[in-house]
Amino acid sequence: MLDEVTISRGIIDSYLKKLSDALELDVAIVGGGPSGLVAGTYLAAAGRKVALFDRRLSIGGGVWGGGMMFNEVVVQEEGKQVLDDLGFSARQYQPGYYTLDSVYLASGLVHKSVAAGLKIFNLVAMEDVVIRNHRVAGLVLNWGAVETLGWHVDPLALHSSFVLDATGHPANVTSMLVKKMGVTLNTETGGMVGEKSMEAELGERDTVANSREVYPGLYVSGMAANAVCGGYRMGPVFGGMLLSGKKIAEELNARLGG
Ligand code: 48F
Repeated sequence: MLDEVTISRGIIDSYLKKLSDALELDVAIVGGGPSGLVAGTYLAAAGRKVALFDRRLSIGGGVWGGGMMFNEVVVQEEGKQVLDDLGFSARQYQPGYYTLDSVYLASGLVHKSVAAGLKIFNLVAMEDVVIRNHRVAGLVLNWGAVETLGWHVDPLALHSSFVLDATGHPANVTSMLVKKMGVTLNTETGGMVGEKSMEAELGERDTVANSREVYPGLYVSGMAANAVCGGYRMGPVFGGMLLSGKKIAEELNARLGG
């Protein structure tokens, strides 16, 4: 006969083990959109200790909604390599343009990342970063619901060799760091340069070029990279997001060494 207490203990014990194991990481990713998920997939596949935190219930960020809630996304030729590499099928719409069902892409990115070994914590928000020796050295976390409700509940913290800000347009990790620490970033102005209006071709190129370390220990990817470093908005074309995540994973893997 099924025992309710055993069911509850199963959830509590396995969650606490997962959380406790994530308190010391190679890479802590904030944001479960396409760039964060792809970075996490490649890092986990390379055997790195990596976890991803997203304040929302569902992981996938802006993928689910396609373009203006038309649940299809477009990926251009360059990004198609990442789709192939991760085992996604896509239809050619016109030469150089591929389309995918956004629900298939979002759920597939989540599934493949967890299968690769990425630990995902949904409903958990980044509230702040940990600073050690003038570098970003971890995250300060709280329940997403606590953040939304504005309740006064103290957070918990973890250590990580690197933090990835994959929080999309608001670049929440980097803006928190700038606001609280007044640091100079590795950007053209030394501050948050801000996202420009839409130019899909340049926006896609900027996303990849801007995906890099902007402060010791802190990397940016996806739309956060363009918001921090100053890049064009690209709209609902997703190749740059996939390539950004892959680039970050390759750079961090090299930094973490063998
Ligand atoms: O915005 P998002 O999907 O990130 P991305 O990887 O992808 C952008 C595209 O979806 C799209 C686009 C395509 O061309 O431009 O917009 O840059 O996902 C960001 C995730 O970060 C989470 C948020 O809930 C979302 O799922 N997030 C934001 N702030 C926090 C956070 C926070 N403080 N703590 C935890 N998660």
